Amino acid sequence: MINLAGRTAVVFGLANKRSIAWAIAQRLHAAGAQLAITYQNERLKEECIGLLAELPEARAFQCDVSRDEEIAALFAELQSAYGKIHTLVHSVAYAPAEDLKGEFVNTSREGFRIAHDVSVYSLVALARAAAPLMLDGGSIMTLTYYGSEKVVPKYNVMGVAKAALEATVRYLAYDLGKRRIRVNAISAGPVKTLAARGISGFGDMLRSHAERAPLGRNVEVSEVGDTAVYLASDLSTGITGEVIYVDCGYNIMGF
Ligand code: 0WE
Repeated sequence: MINLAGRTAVVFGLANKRSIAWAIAQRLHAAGAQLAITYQNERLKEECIGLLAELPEARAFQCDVSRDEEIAALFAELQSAYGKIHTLVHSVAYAPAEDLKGEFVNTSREGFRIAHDVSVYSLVALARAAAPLMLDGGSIMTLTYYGSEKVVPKYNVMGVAKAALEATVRYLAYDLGKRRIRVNAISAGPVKTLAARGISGFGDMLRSHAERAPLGRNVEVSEVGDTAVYLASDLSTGITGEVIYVDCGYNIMGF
């Protein structure tokens, strides 16, 4: 069992109990890490505080990652609360709903901008703000999806944003390597979260994914959480700039 006692982790992207961010927070907590969880706004605050009751000692902070002033305020608070941090989890993505249906060719300029700002630039902004607090080195991780490299119908602008996110991971890994900060992405197979709800045909997609994956099933969020614990730990100190697949092997198949 990996021991993260004495480490502080900050988790972004918690919306509800089905969030991948929540599974990661639970696993990091179980491994002994001290947790700071962020929520986007007042509307999500209650949900976050409610869940936190399950994680003794964890604290909640507000931060809308599309606002520079909220990022600055959050990291000032983290500095005074913890002094330093070790792990940052970015589990944030958003594209306007109308851009996740129909044809990619119809993506609006605004939809493209929003998807990239919220889902990609936020990682750059958070990494820059976190680096000065990662005094012992650190581990930054984000969540990506296979639609970044192969076409998944209707994933559309999110696929393009995830491709940019994976390239962002490599450039950040290069810059921050000299400060012993590692940056990686976890490519999770499809999971039924709030972000996936309302996507028509998602059920069929889950079925066909399970059928084709070498392990013959879909991934559990707890398995994504366990990979996050590994990336946060000293078992992965040689890994940076990488995309790690937690998809029951789906991505290796050609037919
Ligand atoms: O990255 C994602 C989903 C991210 C997402 C989801 C939504 C739904 C609600 C981003 N923005 C929004 N905006 C909303 O208004 N996934 C990997 C899950 C996902 O989403 C899909 C998928 C898969 C898989 C959308 C179409 C096709 C496949």
